[in-house]
Amino acid sequence: MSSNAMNNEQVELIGSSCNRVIIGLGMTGLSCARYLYRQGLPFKIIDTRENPPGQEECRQEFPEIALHTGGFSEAWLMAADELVVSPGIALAEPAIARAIEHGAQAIGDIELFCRAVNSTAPEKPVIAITGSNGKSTVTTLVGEMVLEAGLKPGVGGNIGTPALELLDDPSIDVYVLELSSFQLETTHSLRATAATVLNLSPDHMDRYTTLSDYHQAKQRIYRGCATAVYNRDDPLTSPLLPVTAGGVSFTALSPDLGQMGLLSDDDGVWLSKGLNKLLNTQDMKLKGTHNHLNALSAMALAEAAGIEPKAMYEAVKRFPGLEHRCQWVGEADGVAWFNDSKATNVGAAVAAIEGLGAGLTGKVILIAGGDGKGADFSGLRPSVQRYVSHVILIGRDGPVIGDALKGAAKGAAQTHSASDLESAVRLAADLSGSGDAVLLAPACASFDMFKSFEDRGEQFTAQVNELLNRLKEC
Ligand code: UMA
Ligand code: ADP
Repeated sequence: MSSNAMNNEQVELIGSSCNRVIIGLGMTGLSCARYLYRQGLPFKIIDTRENPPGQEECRQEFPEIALHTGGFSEAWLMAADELVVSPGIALAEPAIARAIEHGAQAIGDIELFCRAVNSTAPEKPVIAITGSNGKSTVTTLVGEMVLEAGLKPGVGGNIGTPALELLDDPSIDVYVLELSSFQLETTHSLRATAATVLNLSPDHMDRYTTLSDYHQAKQRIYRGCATAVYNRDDPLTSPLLPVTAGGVSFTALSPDLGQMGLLSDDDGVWLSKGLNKLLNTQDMKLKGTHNHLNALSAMALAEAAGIEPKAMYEAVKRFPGLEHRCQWVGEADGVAWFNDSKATNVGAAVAAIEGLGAGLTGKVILIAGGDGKGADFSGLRPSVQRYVSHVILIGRDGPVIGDALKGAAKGAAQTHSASDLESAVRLAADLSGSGDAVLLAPACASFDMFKSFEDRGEQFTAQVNELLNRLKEC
């Protein structure tokens, strides 16, 4: 029997006598170690890095726990019953794949979280959110809705706070989890009150052999959920697995009865349920059709968890959006500057170009490039062709994007390369004119040039502010 075919009863049986290895000592690994230690359950830790981030805390908090760094310990892995694998490590890693083949079950921190909630607090709703883009926006917005309803949200997962840390606070009423495909791969016991795959476009193609593998990982979020919230405009988000209670769809078009969608009239575009117009999008701070969809999905998720409508509307109206997501930085000489550093894949960059481009009298000057994660960038072509006058390429995979845009950009967008972000900002200032917008939407991860997408966005914002101040002084 393959280890992942084990059922919950078998998992319980091996509880305290289990030979368990945590793989990874980043945020996730450390949270798992703390959780298991508190439960009095045995474990060892492996991290392939020489000096993993959680090493110091590990030595201080559990000095007696065996830690192996700088590579895998084949002996520990082959003796393991259970591997608690961090999301940054692929199950296909040969040493891990061999251990799984040998009988170890691969789980992750979300699995430990689900087992704990299922057994100790099954009455607390768990709202689970995945998708290629919009996860953090929707997760935060649902958290705000819960708060507005006078309840305490526990917001965590891929968004930054490891899910297991949420268990430290017994006053949490509703768990709101952002889950990555990597986390879902190692989760078996999630039984969400409401779950969603917001959208699906290629990402992480350095970890998945095919889009279908990525799709299957995302689909795991629907296993055993009570309400599945899916995107009617994106068939890959429809649940393939049986759903206990039901499904709610959202769409950028008119909704079916009882479903969520957008209705237009003389007063503008409305977030709607069936024929009921719930909220005019002009009353929202979040802009762009993709954000209207985010709001619709958040409302469907919150409703499934019993949040009252008034609290949902208030939260949607107030929510300003998150930093580094199509964030307005400033304007000078009729040129607006936007930081969408979080556009780390093609789908997000396309949403930003289209969302911004459609409302401009001029064109978009796009700054893109970085660590491409093996993506096919040809998906950028139609929106670049339509809305972009110049593409300024930075980073390791800038040339790969340039190649993908060749031809499509003919007569429409010109491509340029810049040695760093600062030169790209200077060049964008030279190339832009009144009515244009300069948009940092890299379609790539940041790690080739920056510490993180936040670091990239902060550097961009600082450089743009400096430029705008200089222009004001002139
Ligand atoms: N690593 C090794 N050897 C190891 C373990 C990890 O080289 O033995 C490397 C990984 O390849 C990766 C890095 O260390 O490059 C971090 O991996 P990790 O699994 O230790 O990461 P954590 O610090 O635990 O952070 C993870 C999520 N990171 C990833 O999935 C890569 C965080 O999401 C998440 O916030 C955190 O758990 C808490 O749940 C970040 C992320 O980039 C934001 N997620 C990806 C995304 O959103 O695109 C999926
Ligand atoms: P995630 O957590 O999935 O990365 P974020 O909310 O952080 O999602 O947004 C990431 C990027 O995707 C940003 O560039 C944002 O502008 C864009 N984005 C947000 N929502 C959507 C959506 N529904 N469809 C496409 N792109 C989106």
